Amino acid sequence: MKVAVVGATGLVGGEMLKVLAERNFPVTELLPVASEKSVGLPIEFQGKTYHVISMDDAIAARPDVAIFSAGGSTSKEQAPRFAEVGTVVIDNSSAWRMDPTKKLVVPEINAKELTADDKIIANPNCSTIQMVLSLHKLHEAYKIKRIVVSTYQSVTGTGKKAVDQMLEERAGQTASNPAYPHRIDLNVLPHIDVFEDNGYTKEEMKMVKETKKILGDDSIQVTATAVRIPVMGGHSEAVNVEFEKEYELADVYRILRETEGVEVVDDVTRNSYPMPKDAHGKDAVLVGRLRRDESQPRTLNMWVVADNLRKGAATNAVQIAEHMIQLGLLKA
Ligand code: 2RA
Repeated sequence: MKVAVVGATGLVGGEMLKVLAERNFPVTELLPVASEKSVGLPIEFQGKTYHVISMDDAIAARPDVAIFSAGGSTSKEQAPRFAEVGTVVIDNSSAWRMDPTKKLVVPEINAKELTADDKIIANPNCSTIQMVLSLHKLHEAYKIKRIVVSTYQSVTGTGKKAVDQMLEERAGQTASNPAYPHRIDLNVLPHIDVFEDNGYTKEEMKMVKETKKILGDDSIQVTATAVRIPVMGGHSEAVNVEFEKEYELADVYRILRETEGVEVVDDVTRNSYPMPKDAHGKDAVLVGRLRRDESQPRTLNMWVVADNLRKGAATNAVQIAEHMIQLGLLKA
């Protein structure tokens, strides 16, 4: 299969290449695409050296699938051009997520909805993916009424510039090209993406809107506070979820242990709970600190951690492509 990776030189793009190789995705030809200034740069993949090509050259090569992680405006402009030449596009930006004509897919939840008409498929936001993956089976069992979520997000979610900022600050230097309006090392920013008119950030509103779309239930109420912390390796989330129906904690454990893609890490007698350092490099969404919210009925507290570059981005995108193959919707 001819596979284009658009945004191949970025953090998510690099992880895409790693995940494609690890999962033995049937790549016969790789087309790494990046901005004009990167054209010609070497990219190693499965023991071969490829060179970054331009968007136009990639479209002319008519790839079977293009996995995009190049930002919203690039996706808006370029994804339809790939789709026009018959390429299936899996897009990791926010460009198409809330478009009612596009599917927003977490494969374990809704890959079954994909059809041959889906030429541009949206990959959800990282912080949404890990939350909904940990909740969808509980929603089936108890019906979610309301979610209150606070995130603790890794700097890798912003990209290389933010990682460099944090490492320079950690080394006692002033960041040469800061990604954030404030220092991030030894600090916490209640600010991810831009502020909207309602006072929430775009990241917070993504969690509200995407959750309803992926779970196919507009009645679910979500309120979010998204926070950047000086960490690499994964995003963490404190999730407070109120159900319509009463639950038994033992059943919640059982359901989560049976949820594909979720790993329960929860033994406080051994100080065992999910942490970004343990999620790093893994595809599983780690869930722990399960406990009843004693302040109101039918409400659960949980702590959810995942590698935002993997299940939150690259792995989820590659899994979508794998499902397209299994469903016969993607053929070489
Ligand atoms: C972040 N959610 O962590 C973003 C990345 N898509 O900033």
